[in-house]
Amino acid sequence: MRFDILTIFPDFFVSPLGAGMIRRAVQDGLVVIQTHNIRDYATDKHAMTDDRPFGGGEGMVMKPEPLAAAVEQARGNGGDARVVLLTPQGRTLNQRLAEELAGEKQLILVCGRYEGVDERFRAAYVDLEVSIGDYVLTGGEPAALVLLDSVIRLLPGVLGCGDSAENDTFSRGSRGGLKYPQYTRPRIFAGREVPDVLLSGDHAAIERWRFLAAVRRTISRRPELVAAMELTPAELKLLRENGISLPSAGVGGD
Ligand code: 6GU
Repeated sequence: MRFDILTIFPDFFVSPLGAGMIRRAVQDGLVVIQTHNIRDYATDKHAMTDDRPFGGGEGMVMKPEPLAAAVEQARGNGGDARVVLLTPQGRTLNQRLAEELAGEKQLILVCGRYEGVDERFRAAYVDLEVSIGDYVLTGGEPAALVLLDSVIRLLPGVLGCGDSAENDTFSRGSRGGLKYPQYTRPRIFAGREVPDVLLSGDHAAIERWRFLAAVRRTISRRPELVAAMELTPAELKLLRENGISLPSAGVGGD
């Protein structure tokens, strides 16, 4: 998969892309990531990428021409790219959207600044607008990194088969709910023991315990996710047998 990142701060990406999973995915040839400095596509002699808003008001607006030229350049590198603008006004990123984007051949990620990009660039070039949550960042760069990370880890071959994405919180193995709690050595830490069942070697019992713990945790922390959990009749029976009743959305608490 190919990512082109359009930004006025290409340096922002150097260290995060050079570490951990993303670095390995690039080294293994599973992803190609190229940053483009929007300033390089500016046409005027001062290499301006933003300007004052028509109609007055605070802040600066990103000019459309450099953004458009950068998108055209990035497109030339691949096939049919999807152009994604990172903006707090976009569709909120979640696991489902990350999975959808992981199916694309090329994403062009446009990092807008908070004050905004010219509306005509958005209308003419942007296929999808994405936000990473209901809070304000100074620019789309941290959001682009979050999107990049969430998508790249889903690509075949990126995660070792030992830690597949299948059982992640929010993913299919977790029925769209939260993941069960995890333990490692030592068996006693801060006076707290690892649950006996996890040491029992009884894989069916461990799986049951993990399922119940995951559902309890989802009910307590994210009750709004419970309604969407797809549970089999056998799983619903297991919940009933363990005195767990599914709340309707909006009910929660420990
Ligand atoms: Cl994508 N951009 C900015 N500037 N702020 C945000 C955001 C994006 N997502 C959440 N807050």
